[in-house]
Amino acid sequence: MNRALALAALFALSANSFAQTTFRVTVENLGPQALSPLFFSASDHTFNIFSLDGTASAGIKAIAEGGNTAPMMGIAGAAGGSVSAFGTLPGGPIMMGQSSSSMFTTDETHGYFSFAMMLGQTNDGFLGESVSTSSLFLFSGGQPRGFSMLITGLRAWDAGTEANTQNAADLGFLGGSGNPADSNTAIRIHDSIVPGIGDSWALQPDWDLNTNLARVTVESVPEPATMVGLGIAAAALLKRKRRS
Ligand SMILES: [Ca+2]
Repeated sequence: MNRALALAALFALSANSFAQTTFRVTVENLGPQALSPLFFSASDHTFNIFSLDGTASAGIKAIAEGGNTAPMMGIAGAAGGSVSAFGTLPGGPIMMGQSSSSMFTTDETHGYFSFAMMLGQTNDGFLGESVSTSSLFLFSGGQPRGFSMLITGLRAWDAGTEANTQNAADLGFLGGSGNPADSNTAIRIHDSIVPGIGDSWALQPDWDLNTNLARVTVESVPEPATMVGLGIAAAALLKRKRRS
C-alpha cells in the first residue's frame, strides 16, 4: 500500500468511528437557586418524557417535586430499544454558579436528547426538554453536532402535580414534605414566585421570563480510536513533509 492509500485508509477509519459517537453533557447553573441532579436520555422519537399541556408521569413528578430521578431512570430502563443511553449527572444538587457533566454514547437512530431537573426551591418547578418540546437532535447530515441551550424563565415549567403553596411544610429545601394537589394538572410555564402567597414566598428565589436559569450543552467527544488514527495520520504527514 502506498502512502497516499494508507493515509486515505486512516482518514476513512477516523470518519467511520463517528458512528460510535461519545458525547459529553454539561449543565451549568446560571440562576438564583439550586438545581437537582439532571436526568438525561438519548432515544428515538418515541421516548417522550413529557408534553406541554399534558400531565406529568411518575418520573417527572418525582423530579419536579423532590429532585428524585429514580422513577424516571426506571421508566427509561423499561423503554427497551427506544432508549440507547440514560443517566443522572453525578455530584448531587448543582448549586448556583456550579456545573456538572457526564459522558454517554449514542448513534443517529437514537439522536434525540431529553433532560429534566428540579428548580430546587419551588413546589414542583422543573427545567427540561423532550422529543415533543424542543426535539433536540444530536446529529446533522450524518455527523455529530450536539447543541448548547440557554434556558430562561420562559422555559421553566410547573409540573402540575403540586399546588404552589409556597409554604415551608411543602418545600423540600425548607425541610417540608407536603404534597397538596395542583388544581391545574397541566405541565405549563411556571408562574415564578407569587409575593404574599404562603409563609415562605420571601425565602424562595424569584425569577421572571427573562432570567437566565441554566445552560445545557451536549458536545461530541472524539473517540480514543479516532484520536489514535488522527495522531498516526498527522505523524505520517509530518514524516512526508520532512522528506519532500
Ligand atoms: Ca404546581
